Order: sequence, then structure tokens, then C-alpha cells
Amino acid sequence: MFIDKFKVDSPNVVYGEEEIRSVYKYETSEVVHESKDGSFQWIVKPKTVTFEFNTRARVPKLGVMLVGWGGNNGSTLTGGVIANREGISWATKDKVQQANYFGSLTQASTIRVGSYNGEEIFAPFKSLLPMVNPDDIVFGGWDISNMNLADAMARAKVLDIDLQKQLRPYMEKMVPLPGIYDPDFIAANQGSRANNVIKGTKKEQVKQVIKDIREFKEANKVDKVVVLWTANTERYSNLVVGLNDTMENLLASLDKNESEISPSTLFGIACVLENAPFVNGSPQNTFVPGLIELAIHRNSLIGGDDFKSGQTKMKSVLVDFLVGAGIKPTSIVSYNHLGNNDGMNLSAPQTFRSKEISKSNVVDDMVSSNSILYEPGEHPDHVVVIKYVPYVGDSKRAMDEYTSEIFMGGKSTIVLHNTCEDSLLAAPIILDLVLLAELSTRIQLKAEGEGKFHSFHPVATILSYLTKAPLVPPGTPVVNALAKQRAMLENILRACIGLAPENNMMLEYK
Ligand code: NAI
Ligand code: DG6
Repeated sequence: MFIDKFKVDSPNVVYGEEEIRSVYKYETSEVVHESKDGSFQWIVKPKTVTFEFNTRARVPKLGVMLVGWGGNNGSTLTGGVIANREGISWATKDKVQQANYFGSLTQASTIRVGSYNGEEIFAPFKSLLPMVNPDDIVFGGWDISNMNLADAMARAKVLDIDLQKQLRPYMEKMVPLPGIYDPDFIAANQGSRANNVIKGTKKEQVKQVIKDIREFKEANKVDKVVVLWTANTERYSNLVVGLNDTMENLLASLDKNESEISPSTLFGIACVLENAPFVNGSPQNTFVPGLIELAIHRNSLIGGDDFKSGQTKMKSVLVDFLVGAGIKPTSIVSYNHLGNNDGMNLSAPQTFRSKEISKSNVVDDMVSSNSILYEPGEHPDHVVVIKYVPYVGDSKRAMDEYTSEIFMGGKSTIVLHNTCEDSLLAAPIILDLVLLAELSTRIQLKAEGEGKFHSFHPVATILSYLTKAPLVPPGTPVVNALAKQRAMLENILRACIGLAPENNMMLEYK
């Protein structure tokens, strides 16, 4: 059964006008290596830590500024949100299609909240805590191409033509602000697009971005701005001691106009200095150590990297299933071809390399979790291929072959083929990222023994479900398995309303 909203009635939660306060007992365990009865043993010690959470209940008016606003993802998301807000429907060859948010965790997925007369009750994910309604978001952003969003939507060739016609009046007056163009960081084939660029030194470019955020906030009367990079994939920046290894060195390099600071890092610096949450949806190492240190120092949310939309999402389910079932994946070969501008940009070796890295690391935690299957240091062969085929446009083909060793030396090969518009997968993920980034800045917590409430660590691991290569604070384990990432997010939000994690034990029926 489905309910559209609910409240928790428990001594562990108080719903106030301004704040939702909760108390939550975090049950975990520690492993120690102890000498007992004359020999060393591994001992597991259960541990309970009481946490308090305070969530600001008032939802701000939210501005979302996309870097790469005029790209396929930017124009598809903007059009999609307008279509939902305006209740637009359009004729396809199959039926009259209504706008929807399919593919969005916050808008189109549910959580189990309990049982009623023996029946399982589900509620929308977004009903866990007060979240911004996508209808109320004001969109803006930057692009190195000055094309208005209606023309950009047509250039993208993603949305149905009858829908595009209806969206055009809403989008033709939306024109991206000039972006930061540095041909050294993206493919040479992008040069003809760059007719809308911020001039000046890198420091002046950062200042301009800060000015843009302030002016956008003022002009649209929004309370908060979240910035998200959905611009072209850049090559990796070189990590150089003295250049970008610390906050001081990065800021000094900015003063010196050092060439190795990428446009995405410049946007990151501007957002951190302005305390605007900044999420990177592409694979490059925007978050060089100096920028991470700056974000931690200024307690400004950063999150990334690289939207986890299709093939990698499936991989982080399938490999978790195989390894979790005691089956040993030994060869994973992932092939893609696509014909959109992203595919054209990725046809250059340096930008492809950034994508190859983020698509390849995604099985590491699952492999290292099972030493029955894998020797220390052993890893499946894992190959990622991306080819640019203009004719297929945004409709990406992803083909995967997983070969595993099974019982008694047997081999099992699974082959998957997916054809799908890439931007229709990415757009709802972008929406989730900005909504969850905003929400997480309204949550404060404190563990027993801690004097004061504080926000989550500025490196937002809570967003991991949505990214291929989750950015984590230095020294934190990376979790790639999709089900664990979703459980982490859902369970943290449940804790904020005093609900236990979903444990799936169903003891009441046993
Ligand atoms: P796109 O090429 O259509 O759009 C990127 C836009 O960024 C272009 O309009 C370009 O003019 C603009 N741009 C480039 N450099 C800029 C800069 N420095 N400042 C401002 N604007 C700039 O690409 P698409 O398909 O929208 O993808 C965007 C990014 O998202 C890519 O990096 C892609 O790899 C990444 N991504 C996409 C996924 C998907 O499923 N569509 C999934 C995972 C990541
Ligand atoms: C080539 O694969 C193009 C990419 O930008 C992707 O479409 C994107 O990274 C999505 O990747 P995945 O593995 O999440 O489907």
C-alpha cells in the first residue's frame, strides 16, 4: 500500500516549526586483535553511540546554477523540470506522454515505512524529510556556447519534438552566462563551440564566477544556490607539490595564474569561497588536494565525481551480487558507443582517460571484500572502451561482458546490451544531487560526548549513490556497491526522524 506522507510518533523525534530534532542509537561494531588465553584472537565488539540530529525544517527557495547549462544534460534537465512544473503532455507515436520524474531517487522511488494490518506500507523517498520541490527551483548557469536553452535543447536532439515545441517559449529567453574556456583541458574538437567565455586571468575568472552567483541570487531572490558541473569532461590536472597540493599553494597558484588549474577547479574555488555547495558530475580530478583542503577549511559542501547513470550503475549492482554470492568475476569488458557532444569530446585520449579511470575503479571495494575469491592484490581484468559514432546521437549503446569462475572450475558469462538516451538517465540524477546536497546542508548532528552540533563533513559522501567515483574525505573507505550506497543515504535520513535503519529481518513474521 502507498501513502504519500507520514510523521513518526516516538520519544526519539520532535517535529518543530523550525527544526526536526531526533535522537538515534547508532549500533555498530569494532574489531580488535587481542591476546586472550595466551593466543591472539580477532574479537568483534558491538558498540552503541547515541547521536542527535537537527534538521532545519524550512525549505529554502533554491537556485541551481549548472556549469555547461547549454549541454545535453543541462538543457534536458531544464526542459524536464519545466514540463513537470507546467504539467505538459505531448503526443508520441505510442501515446500521450505526461511529464514525469522517472529515474529520480528522490521524486520517483519509495521507502518502506512499516506494516499496516500485515500489509507493507511504502511512502515517497522525498517524504522522509522536507525537501525542495523541483517545481520551485530557479535554473541558471554558464556555458562556453552562447546558445539559448531552447536552441540548445534542439541541438541536443533528446526530447520529443512535440515537447520541444511546447517548451520553446519557456526556454528561449534563458541564455547561459559566459563560461571559463581553456582548450588545454578539453578536446580540440570543442573549440568551435567556445563563443561565450570569461576573459582575464584565472583569479579574475574566479571573481567573475563569484559575482555571477551573487547576482543570480539577488536577481532571482533565492535563499541558496547549488552549483553543479555538467560541462565537458576535462583531462586530469597534474598533481604537483607546491602547485595544488595544499590550500595555500592552490590559492598562491591562482594569484600566479598557473596554467595547470583547470576551469572546473576554478569553479570549485569560486563556490567554496562563496560557500555555495559544488558538485562535480564529470570524471576529472577537479577536487585536487588543495581544493579539498579549502572546502574543509571553509566548511563548504563539495561532492562528486561523475554521474553514475547506466552501465556503471548496473556494474555496481552486478559485481556486488556476484561477489556477494561467492562467484568470482574474472573479466569485465565494457564497451560503449555514442554520438552526442560528450562522445565527441571523449574521443580525445586525454579526456577519455579521465572517464576510463572513473568507470574502472568501481568494482574495487567489492573485489577487496572477498579474500576467499581473490588473492591479495588480485583483480579481474577490467577494460573500458568508448567510441564516438555520430549517427546514434544521445542514444548510447552500452555492451558488457562479465565472465566469472563458478563451482568446480566452471565459467559463467553474462552479456548485457543497453540502448538508452544518455541525458534522460543523467538529468534526474542531477536533480537528486542538487536536492540532496541542499538538504544535507540543513542537517546538523552531534555524537554523545561532542559538545556542539556540527554539519556533515563538507566532502559529501551522502551523495555517493549518484556518482561513479564517490569523493570521500581523506582516509574514508569508498563504497561503490549501489545497494549499500542507497541504504546509507536512506538510513541517515531515517535517523533524522528517529527511525531505525531498514533491516529487512521481518522478525514479526517468523
Ligand atoms: P555536452 O557536451 O552536451 O554538454 C557540456 C556543455 O558544457 C557544452 O554545452 C559545452 O559547451 C559546455 N562547456 C564546456 N566547457 C565548459 C566550461 N569550462 N564552462 C562552461 N561550460 C562549458 O555533454 P553532456 O552530455 O551534457 O554531459 C555533460 C558531462 O556530464 C560530461 O562531462 C559527461 O561526461 C558527464 N556525464 C554524463 C552522463 C550522462 O549519462 N549523460 C553520465 C556521467 C557523466
Ligand atoms: C561514454 O560512456 C559517455 C559517458 O559520459 C557516459 O555515458 C556516462 O559516463 C555514463 O556512464 P555510465 O557508466 O554511468 O553509464
